[in-house]
Amino acid sequence: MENINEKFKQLCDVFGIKGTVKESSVISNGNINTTYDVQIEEADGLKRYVFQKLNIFVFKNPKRIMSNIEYITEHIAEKLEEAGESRDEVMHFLHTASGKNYYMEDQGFWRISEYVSNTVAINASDDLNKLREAGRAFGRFQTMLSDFDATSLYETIPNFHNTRSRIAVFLRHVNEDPCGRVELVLDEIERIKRLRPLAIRLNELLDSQELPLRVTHNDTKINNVLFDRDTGEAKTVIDLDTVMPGLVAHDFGDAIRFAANTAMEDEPDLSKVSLDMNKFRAFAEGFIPEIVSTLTETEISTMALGAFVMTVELAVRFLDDYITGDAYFKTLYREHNLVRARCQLHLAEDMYNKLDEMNKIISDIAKS
Ligand code: GN1
Ligand code: MG
Repeated sequence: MENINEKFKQLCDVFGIKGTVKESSVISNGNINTTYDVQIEEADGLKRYVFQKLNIFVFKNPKRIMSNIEYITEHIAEKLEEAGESRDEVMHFLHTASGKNYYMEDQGFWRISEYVSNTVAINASDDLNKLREAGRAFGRFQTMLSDFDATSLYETIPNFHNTRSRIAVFLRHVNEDPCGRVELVLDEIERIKRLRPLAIRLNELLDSQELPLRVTHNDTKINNVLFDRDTGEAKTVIDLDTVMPGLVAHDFGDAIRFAANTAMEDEPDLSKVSLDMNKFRAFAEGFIPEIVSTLTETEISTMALGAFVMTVELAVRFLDDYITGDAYFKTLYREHNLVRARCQLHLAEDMYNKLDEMNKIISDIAKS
């Protein structure tokens, strides 16, 4: 086990930070990377940074990710500058003396970003304004990248939101049953098979070119938005590792899956889990007006479906991780991935019953 303070010191040297580490703590709301909030006493006062160690089991080509991030953040920063707006809206990563925005060594792959001052990340909120703000931020993020050349982006995780392929891989693992856990989840497997025809609908619309690919964020959990502590406004979209070509329905849908659930994504008591229509509406009211002018009719008509699809997809991903030995997502206890999968499956079934209601809300907002 490496000494973390020694590591921080070394990273400060590499990234040209001159000062001493005063305080550090782990930021624990990500399921993949390991993130630290680090405060450093510098000549001109205390400064705060985010130090992050990338999970290179999940991200096989971290250098390419950091080059994606360099392009994306530069693109947005230029736009903000032209419009005379605050640069805080986009993340800023530090560079080493040799101009790299990462540091790679045997034990890991590190990057440092400036802590966006006076902001806070939240995992859930009952405040509908927060939902609206999050929607606005993710919608605006996508609009900012609407003229970005998607072909210059590396696909950081191939087939990331390819629901059909996710289900196929899962069913292959069900056949292989590498950990002997399949007999424990037979009911869940049947329910996933039942949902499959509608869950692969976005794949079909992509195949027939009825839906366009855009540059999307692909991980639109509400904790990937930083809110201003004083005004409550959404300030910065973070977690840019999976920015790559995708569907609007993925970004809208994943956000709903997480933020409009009446419970957390790993709630074990399923009686607490359902889609909160007020939260759904609030997020949509923030998101849709930001991008509606660029969307096709088909894109608008598949956004609610996106929420259902993303929720099935996450049920499949969590259950897949469970039956293959919990190698991908961080887990806090033995059955954590199973609990997550059951929660997502329950939510997906609730969404299935609410599709008409969701679609009505979206088309009303899009028209207004
Ligand atoms: C992971 O690390 P975090 O929480 O930002 C995952 C997302 C999942 C999410 C589920 C690269 O995101 O796709 O939706 O967990 N990120 C990756 O909580 O797989
Ligand atoms: Mg995250």
